[in-house]
Amino acid sequence: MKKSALQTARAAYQPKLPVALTGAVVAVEGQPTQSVADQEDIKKLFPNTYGLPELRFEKNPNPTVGKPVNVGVILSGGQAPGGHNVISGLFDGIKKINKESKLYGFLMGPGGLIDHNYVELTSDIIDEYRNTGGFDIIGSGRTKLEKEDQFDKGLEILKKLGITALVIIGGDDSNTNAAVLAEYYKKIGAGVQVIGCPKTIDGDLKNEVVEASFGFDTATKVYSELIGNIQRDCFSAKKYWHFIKLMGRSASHIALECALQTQPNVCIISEEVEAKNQTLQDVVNYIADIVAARAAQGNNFGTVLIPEGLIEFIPAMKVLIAELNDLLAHHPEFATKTREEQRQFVLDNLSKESAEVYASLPEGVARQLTLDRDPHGNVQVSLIETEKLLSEMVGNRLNELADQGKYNGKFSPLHHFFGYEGRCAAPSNFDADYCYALGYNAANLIAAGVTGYLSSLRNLTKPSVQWLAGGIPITMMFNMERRHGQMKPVIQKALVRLDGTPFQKFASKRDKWALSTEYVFPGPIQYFGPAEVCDQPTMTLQYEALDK
Ligand code: FBP
Repeated sequence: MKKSALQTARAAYQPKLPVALTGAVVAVEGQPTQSVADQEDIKKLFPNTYGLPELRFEKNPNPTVGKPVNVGVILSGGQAPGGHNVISGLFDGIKKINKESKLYGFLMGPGGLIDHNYVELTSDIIDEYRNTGGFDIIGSGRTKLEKEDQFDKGLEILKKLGITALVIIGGDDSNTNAAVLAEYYKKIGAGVQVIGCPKTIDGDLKNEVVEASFGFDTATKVYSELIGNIQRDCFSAKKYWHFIKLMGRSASHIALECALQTQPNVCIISEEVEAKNQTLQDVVNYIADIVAARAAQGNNFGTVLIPEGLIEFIPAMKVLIAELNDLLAHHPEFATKTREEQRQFVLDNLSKESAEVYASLPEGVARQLTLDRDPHGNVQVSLIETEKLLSEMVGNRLNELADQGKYNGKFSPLHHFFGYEGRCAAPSNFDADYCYALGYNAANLIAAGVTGYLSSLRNLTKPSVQWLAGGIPITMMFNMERRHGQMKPVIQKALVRLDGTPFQKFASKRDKWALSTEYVFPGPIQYFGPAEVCDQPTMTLQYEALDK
């Protein structure tokens, strides 16, 4: 494949490993761990992998040559910048332990393990992908690896290839399943270790022991560049309101980080909407009031950031969606009805409150809510055009304000959705270093003989050479949650904390940003140049470090 000039230059970038990982390491055990909640239940479900100690790697003054190891790797879920560096770090790490070690990549996600589709990753292949974005080296997929017959099927190919360790690169669900797999293989004496790596642009796999998931840094920098560009355009032309939806299927970390970087006029945070029990109309009124106040100053332009998951955080919408899921699951004949019949059917069968909410929605959006269920029968919220829904409702509200003599402006909205633009970007220096170190560190966890651990690097606001490397027992992050009607052990998803410094900083500034235009233009990610331009971690990470 033809390479761009940046790709060629970037291929030579040497990720900066933490000092502890630059030579042979020794694993130092911490205290035994406990899950964050529901300890008794989780201990019972994970008798072989519960309560293990945290590990920290330190330089080994008496290095020995390790045994060769065959390792499998899987990319799971949505793409995130840096995945290729996790794999190249893992490759270099196992070769460092013993140069006869081999790495196999399972193709197109966990499905590759179950269906026995794989490729051996040689140095020629790895070298093509160092410091590049994307997951295309082996592809990714969303097949859930959660049933014992899948585990057994996977074990057949692992045995055939002599693989004794599997690295799963994924988000909260994939790492939850990695822990279940680790427990199962341990229980049956399969002789296969399972190690996880924290991935997701959404930034919602983090907690007391995991500071950040990889990909969030690069993705938010790409979106912030685009938002900054739009802000400069709208500040120049002074005639459009830009409604910008940002990925993040659940938590609003991406929207919040982009707001901190770019200082838009409005940014909605789903977690706050839920905490304040706001209705969709409350959110609309909030935006419309800012549009009207700016218009009164002669400013008929602005930017509004909207997190992708907003709809599901609005309590009344949540109830409506749950009722719709239920209704459609029990009425397969719904699909055969005409549009008018479908609308009437929904209105006739919802509770009174939900029917009112449904009726108040613009027709197109109401219809979207009854389409495109995922395999679990849920609405795919990312397909709902929340940015259009809000701008349409804001337009209606402004008409009302105009009738009351409270608004005399011009409202011309434009719409954007930023998600895929950032998921495969060339990793920032932070993500390039972080991912390479996560993979390299996973090799050390394999050499340490452990299973059910997440590769961990901490101290991430410091230069990468100062990061602390180790391993976290995945069960330590577990609690019990109801999923599809059943209580299950899962890694707690990290939502935006309203008492955390990132949100507090934003909340203390947003009224000012709403009225006096104070846009910041971050510009594109820089890969070469001074550290203050190239190596800055996200503002979320920097502010969260203050909370520790
Ligand atoms: P992961 O949780 O798997 O990392 O994926 C995150 C994400 O990028 C969300 O922000 C988005 O809602 C979703 O993936 C879209 O996924 P897909 O492209 O598979 O529809």
